[in-house]
Amino acid sequence: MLGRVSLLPKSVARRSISSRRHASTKTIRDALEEVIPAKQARLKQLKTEHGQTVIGDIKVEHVVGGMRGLKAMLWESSVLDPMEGIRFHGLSIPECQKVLPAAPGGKEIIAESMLWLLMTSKTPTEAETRQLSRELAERGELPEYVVQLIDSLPQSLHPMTQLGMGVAALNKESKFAAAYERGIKKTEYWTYTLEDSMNLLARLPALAARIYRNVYNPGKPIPGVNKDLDLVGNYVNMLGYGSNHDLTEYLRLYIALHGDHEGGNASAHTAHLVGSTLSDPYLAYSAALFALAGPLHGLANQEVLRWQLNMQKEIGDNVSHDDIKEFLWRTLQSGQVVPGYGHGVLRSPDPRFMALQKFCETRPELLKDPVIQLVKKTYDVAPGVLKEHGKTKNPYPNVDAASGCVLYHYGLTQFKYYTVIFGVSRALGCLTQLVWARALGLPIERPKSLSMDVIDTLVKSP
Ligand code: CMX
Repeated sequence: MLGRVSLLPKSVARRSISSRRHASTKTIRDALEEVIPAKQARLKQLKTEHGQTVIGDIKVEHVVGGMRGLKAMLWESSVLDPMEGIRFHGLSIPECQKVLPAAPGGKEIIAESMLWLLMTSKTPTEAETRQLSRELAERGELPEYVVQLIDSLPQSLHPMTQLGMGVAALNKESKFAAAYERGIKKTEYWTYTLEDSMNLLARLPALAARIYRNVYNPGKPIPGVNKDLDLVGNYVNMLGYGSNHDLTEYLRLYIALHGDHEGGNASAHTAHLVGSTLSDPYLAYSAALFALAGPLHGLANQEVLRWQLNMQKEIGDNVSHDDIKEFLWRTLQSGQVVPGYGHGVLRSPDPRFMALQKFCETRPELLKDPVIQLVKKTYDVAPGVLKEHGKTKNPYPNVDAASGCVLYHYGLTQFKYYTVIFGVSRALGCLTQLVWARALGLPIERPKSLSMDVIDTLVKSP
């Protein structure tokens, strides 16, 4: 069985989160305070003892090839192995699914338990997870000026543009920016960054749901934040699908799994770079969202569904493996990429893709869905075609190959919106990094760029 069964007996799980709060339960801030000094000491030691130790070469192909594989960034919360996929503080996805608490009445891991793990490197208890859900829900309402801003935007403006604008506008509320202006010590930066990060995370569901309502269901009432629900439970409720338990569980899993993918990917790196200037978390994360909005990165999940639906429209429901091969070749020969395949680091099928496939395998109604069947059949043949094509270093699916089709099945069919869901998720990792960058006192990023003349000179006399 996929996922983790709630440790609570059903009768207890049904009780509200608030009724199970304990004054003694540790908050995420308490947990961070406990682990920060040891990490600070470790970094200090690393700099002192190994500051000049060489751990890699820089080749011209790094400079002109998007820095692929260049080891040049500290990112603690997760590490991506090309063959094995992502590990969050050393835990693989199946291990996370065994140890991280689910929502009351649910089985899948949730954003809160993943956030706790990313931030603190520890597995939260059930009580700590519930308290974090409560804390986020209490912070979850949008300020009125942001509601007005979002409501004033044209319906035709891409949902990702709206999300980025809404997140940037929230910076009026920034505790970090206000404290910095007042004058604070460097050692205090992380506490205000954490405060902003929690507020931003908490408000993302209401912001993202309002964008969905305005673009696709104008005028429909949106429920308020329910203090007894987890972050994604609230999000799905505000999107208008709260009664769909399976969709809620799917989005819990998807948002938790997609929350962090080490630091070099475009959105994570953007958040870190912008944050390194001491921009507040709202500005840093809004910049990350605009990186996420590119079709080679986060927009791929919208592109996958568009591409699969075009395939279905062209070939019909009764699709054979040979039909798919032919369609794949036509895509490649027209000079387009096959969305959902390939990766900058991974060299094997993405374990996040596999986890989402497993979710489908436990639900017969999903297995019968023609679009989900098409995704599975495409996976059967696409790696072979891409290998034969011979360009991509990784012919296997990434997470985006599977994510959209399940949403489509459950009635969330507006695929231009899918990257917004990714945007709600990726905040987990990006904001964790911002807090740690401040706790560890990481400096402003400033790599050295080179002109071709300089490269010519260097290659002649390295
Ligand atoms: N279909 C066709 N060609 C592909 C390909 C694909 N899925 N993936 C890579 N290639 C091509 C590249 O365009 C490149 O071609 P050129 O030499 O003509 O420029 C060549 O193969 C080598 O690329 P690579 O080193 O294997 O891949 P990169 O690290 O440069 O790019 C990625 C990685 C993800 C942008 C690329 O695989 C791609 O465009 N995939 C499709 C879009 C996608 O699914 N993106 C989502 C990624 C996950 C995420 O970030 O969320």
